[in-house]
Amino acid sequence: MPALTQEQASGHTPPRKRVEWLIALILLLFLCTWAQAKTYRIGFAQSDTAESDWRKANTESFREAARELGIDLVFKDAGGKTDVQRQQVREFIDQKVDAIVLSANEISGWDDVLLQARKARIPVVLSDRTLVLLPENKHKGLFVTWVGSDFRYEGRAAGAWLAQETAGHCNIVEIQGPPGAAPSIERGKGFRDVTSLFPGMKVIASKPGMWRADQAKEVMKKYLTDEGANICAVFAHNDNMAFGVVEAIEENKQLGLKPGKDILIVGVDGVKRGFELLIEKKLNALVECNPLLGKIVLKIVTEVLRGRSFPPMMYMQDKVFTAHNAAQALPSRKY
Ligand code: GYE
Repeated sequence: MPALTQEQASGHTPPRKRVEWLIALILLLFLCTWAQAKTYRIGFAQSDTAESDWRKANTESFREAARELGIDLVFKDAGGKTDVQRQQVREFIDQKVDAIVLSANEISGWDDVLLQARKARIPVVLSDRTLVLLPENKHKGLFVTWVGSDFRYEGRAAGAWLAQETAGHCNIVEIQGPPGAAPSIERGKGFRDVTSLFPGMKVIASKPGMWRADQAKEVMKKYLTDEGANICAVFAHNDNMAFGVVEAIEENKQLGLKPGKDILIVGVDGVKRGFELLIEKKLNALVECNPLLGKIVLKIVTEVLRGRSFPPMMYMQDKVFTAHNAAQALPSRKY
């Protein structure tokens, strides 16, 4: 053990030493407050705010959280065009933002852009939409983490509710989201994970409705013409499309079928209008998918920029709502 210096033995600290320590302390305090006070500039690449009530609530949750957290949010909306979105992410890289949040319009084709972001040392956090990388890029840390809902679980929950409600006997028509979008792919798989267990449950038709009520309404009008009363249920990949289905059934006076009664309807999202239609018994079940990701994602991004690491996938908790629990839950719904 080295011998103590005279100062140490005496416990006396010479003034010069004290000044050095004071300067070091002040510097440390300054760095901490500077780090705390630093306004991060974060690029948010949104897929298409106009596509659904869910997406509108999602975009708003980011704007609100950025205001609250003092973040300079650079918001770009791809309007549902994936090549535009990739270009927007490249622009964020050129602008040297501190970090990028990506809600990918489509699941694949992101390797080059994310490799570019990594080369520029700009961390990327995925919000809501998962994506698939090429095998050689899977373990290169091209994104720090993903935060969102388990889309496959949502499909399974919809299938399970319908299997129970129909005792496993039902001719189903499906209205998907856009074919390349993660929720469409995974909800469709999850739904079939369950229906494939019941020989009496058949998906007799399946077409995309692009997340929109008007497009889903046209698809449903055609289904009603082709299949009419042979349809037992509709699985709509989001609420807005379920709203279009209700309109199409109500407007087909010739068949005179009642939505939610003669034809069961299951949706995903759990937006306010969906709850109102559950209470009116025009919709039968909604699998929640929470869009309010802004605050949790932006907080994670700021912590990443301060050097913290996170698990690769972080799931939001979602529930199933029916006419039984919708009225009670509606007053507290934020979207
Ligand atoms: O279900 C749909 C939206 O990615 C979970 O995208 C989201 C989906 C949501 O437009 O309404």
